[in-house]
Amino acid sequence: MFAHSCMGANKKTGTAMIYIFIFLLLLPLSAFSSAFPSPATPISTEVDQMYYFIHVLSLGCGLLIVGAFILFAVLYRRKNNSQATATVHHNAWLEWTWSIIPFFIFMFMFAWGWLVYDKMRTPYKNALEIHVYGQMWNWDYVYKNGRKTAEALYVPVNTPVKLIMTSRDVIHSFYVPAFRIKQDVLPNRYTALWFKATRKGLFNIFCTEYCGTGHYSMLSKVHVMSLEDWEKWISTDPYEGLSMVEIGQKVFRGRCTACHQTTTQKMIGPGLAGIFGSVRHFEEQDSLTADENYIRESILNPSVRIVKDFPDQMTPFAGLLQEEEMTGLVEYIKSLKPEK
Ligand code: HEC
Ligand SMILES: [Cu+2]
Repeated sequence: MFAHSCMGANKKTGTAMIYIFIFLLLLPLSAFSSAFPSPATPISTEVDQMYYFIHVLSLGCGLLIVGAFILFAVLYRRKNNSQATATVHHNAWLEWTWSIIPFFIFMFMFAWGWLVYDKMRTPYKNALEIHVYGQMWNWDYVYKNGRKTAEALYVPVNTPVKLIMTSRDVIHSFYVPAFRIKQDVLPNRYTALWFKATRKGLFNIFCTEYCGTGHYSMLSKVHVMSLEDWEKWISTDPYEGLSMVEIGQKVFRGRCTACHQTTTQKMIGPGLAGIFGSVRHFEEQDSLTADENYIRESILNPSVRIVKDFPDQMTPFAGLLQEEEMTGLVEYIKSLKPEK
């Protein structure tokens, strides 16, 4: 009996210490929330305001609860072993109060959250529509006039844009931190997102659904331009005035860098410098000297020959490239020389 009550008191102070410790540990974390990329859409400002409200409120409540906890632990602790343990009954007034106040706080957060969410999810009727395709491990974009891009999503500033998204393989998730918008992208189905960028510039796009080995490199950018620039951009030939190698480089940056380096360094796929004209070895134990046809086949139907010691994981590009992009890639890969 004696020893038991002693242990109880120790346990209490022990728990209190743990709480205080965790609390002190978490407190500075709140300062890092200002490390978010600065808002670039009206909705991101609203999301932030709500986030900070909930954050500060939780911090306040946390302080209040832990503060009371410590205060009571000190004031009402059992001072010696002859002291009888207090018999505490319920207190209806107190219990109603601590139920009703949080209820209203939660309902307020719910209503606010709902309003912001509704605004975030309901696209403008006449938004500019762009189709987005996700695949292991890059994004590509198709505009209404048939123009395609893979190195970035190009949009005009101050214009509502609706993205109609689908995946060519597994589940991906389209996330633009500076816009505070995110949506899963699924095969055999369309999902949508909309935004209105209020600042010109480049903004990061991440895939936030773990989608395989190359998930980390499934990166892209939103390129926000002035409306005049965008209108000029959308109606010009993307490859006008570029040499074959330059066209190839542009396509490569958009669609191949998730898996290939332009050096001899391997990533998910082999480094491509110096492969042209060299002997390639395959899983099937055969080999050949890489020529234009081999490069072309490697890009369009990569599963025909699997490079030795590499997985059969390359996206087949058959149907995804225009002829000038194909020839551009062949010439670009031919131009990649191993660094001396
Ligand atoms: C999802 C990752 C991935 C992407 C994206 C990708 N590749 Fe590959 N690539 C691979 C892998 C893995 C191999 C090796 C296995 C094989 O042969 O299929 C490979 C092999 C190759 C080879 C043969 C290399 C050799 O050593 O003989 C060429 C050429 C090539 N890729 C070009 C490209 C080009 C050009 C693009 C962009 C249009 C591209 N790849 C996009 C993963 C990728
Ligand atoms: Cu992904």
